[in-house]
Amino acid sequence: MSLKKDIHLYTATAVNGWKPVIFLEEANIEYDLTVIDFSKMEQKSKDYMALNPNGRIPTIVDRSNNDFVVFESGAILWYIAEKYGKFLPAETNEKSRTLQWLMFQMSGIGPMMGQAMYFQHIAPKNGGNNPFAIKRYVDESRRLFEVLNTHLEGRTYLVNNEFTIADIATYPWARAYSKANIPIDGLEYLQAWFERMDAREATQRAMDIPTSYWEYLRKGQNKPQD
Ligand SMILES: N[C@@H](CCC(=O)N[C@@H](CS)C(=O)NCC(=O)O)C(=O)O
Repeated sequence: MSLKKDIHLYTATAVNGWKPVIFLEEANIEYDLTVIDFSKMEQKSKDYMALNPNGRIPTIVDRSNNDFVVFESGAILWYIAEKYGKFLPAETNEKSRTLQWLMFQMSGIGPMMGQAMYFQHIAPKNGGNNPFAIKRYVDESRRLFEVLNTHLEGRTYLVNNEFTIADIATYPWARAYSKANIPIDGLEYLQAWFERMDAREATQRAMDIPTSYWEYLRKGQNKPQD
């Protein structure tokens, strides 16, 4: 296979992995894709860890910038947003608002929902049943969802009415509420935002790369809700 696009994306079927794919599909940018196989622990291989010292996905290499490497999904979104001049407002305050909600996802929604999923789906398979941890992470995720819901009242997207990297980062996580068993009852503005994101053609194209997000949500789910 000849790899020649500017952006070479390394990703996998995992929540953070969909973020750069959504950006690239929404921005209509061609990219080379390498799928990292978790079952073979490729994310911990020496070659991959030379790119991503954290041994996780996603990572990008920008061939048009001397093979500059970016890891951490939030930093990747920020980098490609600036590179292509898309989905990150130029005006200082709007840009700051976008980065605030990006950080809110990276430091709150992602880690809390990640642990909620871990303690419900992975820990029990390894002998760890911890209702206290489950409650803590589910409750905290719900609290963060309430923050999103309140903020989304009267707004189409997280930063006013503009689709930005904050929406891109938040969607694959929050939309996985059923996999983490986070209740969304009463969160009408969040639900309406889900519907708007679900209706974006390019975003939905991205949700099938490298494999189906919707299939991923169904796997390992304790209480299917949708
Ligand atoms: N903060 C990192 C987290 C990356 C991350 O945790 N990726 C997961 C998939 S969602 C992963 O690669 N897991 C494989 C592993 O832990 O070995 C980011 O946002 O890029």
